[in-house]
Amino acid sequence: MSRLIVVSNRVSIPRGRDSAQAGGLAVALYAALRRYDGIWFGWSGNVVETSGEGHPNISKVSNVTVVTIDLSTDDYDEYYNGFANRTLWPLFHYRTDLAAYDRKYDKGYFRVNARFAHSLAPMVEPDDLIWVHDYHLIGCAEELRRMGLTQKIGFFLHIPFPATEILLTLPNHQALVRGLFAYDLVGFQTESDLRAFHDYVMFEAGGSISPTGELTAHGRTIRAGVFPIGIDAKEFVAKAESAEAKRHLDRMRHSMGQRKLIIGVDRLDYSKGLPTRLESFERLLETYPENRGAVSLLQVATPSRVEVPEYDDIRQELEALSGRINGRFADFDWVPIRYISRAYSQRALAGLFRSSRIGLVTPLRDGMNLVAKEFVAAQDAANPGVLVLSRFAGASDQLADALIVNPYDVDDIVEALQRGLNFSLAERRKRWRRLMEVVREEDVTAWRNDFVGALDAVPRTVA
Ligand code: GDG
Repeated sequence: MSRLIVVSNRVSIPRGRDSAQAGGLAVALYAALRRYDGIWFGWSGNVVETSGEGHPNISKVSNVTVVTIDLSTDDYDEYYNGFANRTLWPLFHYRTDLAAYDRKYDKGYFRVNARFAHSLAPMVEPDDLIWVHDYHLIGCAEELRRMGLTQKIGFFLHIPFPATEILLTLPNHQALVRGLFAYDLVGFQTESDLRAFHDYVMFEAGGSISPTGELTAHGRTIRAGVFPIGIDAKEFVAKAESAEAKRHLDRMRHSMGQRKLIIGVDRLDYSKGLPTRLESFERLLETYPENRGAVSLLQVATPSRVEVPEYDDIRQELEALSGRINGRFADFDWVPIRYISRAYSQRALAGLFRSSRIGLVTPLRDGMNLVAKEFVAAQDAANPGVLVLSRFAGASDQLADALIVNPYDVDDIVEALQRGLNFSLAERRKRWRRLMEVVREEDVTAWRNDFVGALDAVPRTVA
């Protein structure tokens, strides 16, 4: 059997108590690596004054080899905070207004991608499968090919692939797409991402698509497919039934009394649609005054990418907005919005999800959105909550029994909230059963097996 090598920006091996904190993705990749005697390669998280070529740190966790490299201050600024998080992230989430174009970032990105490739190459054996993750490392395979590697290399994009007109605003869009053509298999979250990629290949790259779906451009033929990522549903159900979850659920219920809770949990990111979400809750209180004193919104917004200035702007905006709305509507015994800017354990989050009548997930763009699936998995079958979900989250393709909303349309969100708050128990149970079936069936193990299976099945590149 081939070995599997996973390459991602960060390596997160779930260990001991930490596994309570680790998400399903880390757990699933680690499980795959254990099965294949694999290697997990990535950045250590350390930033050092200057980083030399090579010198990776190598350790073993059970039968998995963990290999990490450090980044220099310049790498960190140009590759990670720069091109990855100030150029590609906003652009791929349709925020051309926030995308920073800087030749320094560009160079730093391809330099670090090449360093990843050079540090990894000596460890690769002839039959290995290499699986590269996400927008940080698009250029990795091209460098591996330059070094003569012919192994099967797959790439999975966790975030959306933008429409051609958006991608064209990136000065070096050709280099990026040429980088994708160095893979053998490129995986996307949704059909619409795949369509956008096809569109670019056909109309910008002068490529072609065969009747069986192979894409040819930049002198190579590759496969591209849709692999919607899931969660470890069984594990998340267990988390929601844990003692820690129950403690959080009890504390929440005690503090809410007879009131209903709407919950949002997100990394504090401008792609998550948080200002519109808070405004929608404000409009719900305006339009349907019976909810005043009867419903609260708990928004957990975990700080993220704090060194990128746009993240500080959104943090300030949300603090001001929640303060204003609370100032307008709060009473001495009721606060409309509980805005929390800290991280909780996954078990605690599962308990909070379970205590909520509505899970409100309204990103403006999102590759998939795992929170939507976690909310569903955490519910009590006897008394489940309702999911209100943005049509622009990849998850909406699978979770059709949620109340699907346009996250730009405050009134649409308000109507969905009002409907969801007033659903009968029978309606809630009917919708939840169907949602849970999808979350359980299309879980993270299915995703991983589908991708690795498809990569294994592609014909080997000829040198
Ligand atoms: C990217 C794509 C795609 C959140 N707060 C806490 C916490 N979380 C966990 C959630 C969930 C994860 O973080 C967030 O995942 P999402 O999928 O919602 O969003 P991104 O971070 O933007 O992820 C996304 C994903 O990659 C996978 O492909 O779905 O579209 O943008 O698991 O529970 N976890 C803990 N404490 C918190 O306070 N422990």
